[in-house]
Amino acid sequence: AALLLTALTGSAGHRPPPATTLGSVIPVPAQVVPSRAAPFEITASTVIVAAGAARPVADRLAATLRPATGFPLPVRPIGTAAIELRLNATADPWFGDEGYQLEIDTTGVALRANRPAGLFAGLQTVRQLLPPAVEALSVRQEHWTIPAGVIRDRPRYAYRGAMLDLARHFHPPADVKRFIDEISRFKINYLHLHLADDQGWRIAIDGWPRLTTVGGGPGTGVRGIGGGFLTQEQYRDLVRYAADRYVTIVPEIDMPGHVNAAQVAYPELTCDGVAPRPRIDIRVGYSSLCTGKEITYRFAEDVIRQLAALTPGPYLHLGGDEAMSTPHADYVAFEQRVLPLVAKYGKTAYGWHEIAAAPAAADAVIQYWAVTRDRPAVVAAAGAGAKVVLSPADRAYLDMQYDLLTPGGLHWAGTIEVRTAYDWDPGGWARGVPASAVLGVEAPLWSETLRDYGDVEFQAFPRLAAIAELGWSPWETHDWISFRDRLGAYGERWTRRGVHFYRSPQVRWS
Ligand code: TNX
Repeated sequence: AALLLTALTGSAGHRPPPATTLGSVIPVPAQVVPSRAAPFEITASTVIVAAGAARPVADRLAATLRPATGFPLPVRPIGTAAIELRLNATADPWFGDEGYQLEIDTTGVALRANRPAGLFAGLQTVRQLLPPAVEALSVRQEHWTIPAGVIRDRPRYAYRGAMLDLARHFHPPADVKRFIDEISRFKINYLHLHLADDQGWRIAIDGWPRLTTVGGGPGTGVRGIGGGFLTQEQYRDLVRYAADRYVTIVPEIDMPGHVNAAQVAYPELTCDGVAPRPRIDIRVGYSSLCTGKEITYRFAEDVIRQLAALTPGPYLHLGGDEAMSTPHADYVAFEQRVLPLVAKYGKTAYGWHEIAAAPAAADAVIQYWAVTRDRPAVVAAAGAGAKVVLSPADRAYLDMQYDLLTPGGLHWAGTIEVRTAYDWDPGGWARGVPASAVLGVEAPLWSETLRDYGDVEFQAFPRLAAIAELGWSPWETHDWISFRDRLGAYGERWTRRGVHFYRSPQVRWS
């Protein structure tokens, strides 16, 4: 009987890995039409052709493929090529700035887009159409085939984000860069950096040096783990690194709550002028800027002006969450003064959904983190013009535990297994907020429990892939079984890159 059972079910250890097909990609493309033609195979004589602004993306494609293939893969401006990247002469508006078309037949690959961002998105698709061994850092013997067919693809939402909290545990620039590498593979195009909170202040601000000398402390870390901060030059370098991967940095300084670290450094930012004690616990809601003092607004404006100057992206996030120690009228008055400062320095204000209480939020982006789907203030703000990014804590929070037994993470918003992270529609989530007001979706990773980069990876992957698909793929393609199977096949790619992902029991991993 045991033999028969093995014959029927196969044995998990010996099942051949699923073949890579045109349908293997995460996030699933908008349109996929496989053809019966034989696949295209990259060989030692394959040439890549790209000119002008397509060139940097072609160079990146070549650099991506060289280590595992061992092929030279020269990039040339003209000539007959097996792989051609081209920016459209006849712009098709359907593709927008980030869409692309990929035509693969036996003789070659043609990748077209209106803008370099679209070519970059197409590059990520090509990478996933190759065998998983393409992720190896040394030469592998493989048939480097790409299945034949046509993919036409573009994002559902303009904003597809991830957030990393550098305040509760600092994560050094090298780790942030690894994270950017990983998220850009899933066509995530915004990285929100939570740069200050009660336990730490992580970005140098000229004129306020004690913010980082005092506020660069251990966060919620014990025995010194978790300290550090970014110099402005390190921040600029991260912005550039991200931009090279078509990821835009969104900086956040949280106010008027979540400011204990700033007040430890500058006691004049409290109402009584007395420095509070440094905090390493994970409680929230106890600190507030003194909304009646002018120095509060000088401080806020200094921070906003400098961050705006350092940040080429359109958004500047001012937090605004959980200000339980700020009286409501003072909170609204504070937001009415500081939200417009962001526009004064050329950026769009962004804040957690509590800012919807202030009329000035009509010009802002509102990040919806509630676990309830009814927020009248958000509905009103959206009606007045605000855009909404969906990050419901019970679906999109990467710091929630997968289940109560997985190490790391919190569970105040519940536990979030992969299917829970995947099976919801950002379009209709916040009741009364019209689909047209939804700018996109973001998966925040708070770092109270994250001691090192391995912990970051474990919380983020695979759930970030689910959120990326919600942000990119059309709702009509939404299908848990399909996603689950594509994710299972993707596991080998993470394994080869050494990514410490959570092997969810909901998924059959390759
Ligand atoms: C709530 S949700 C917070 C953060 C915590 C997080 C932990 C929100 C905007 N604020 O201060 O880090 O919960 O899950």
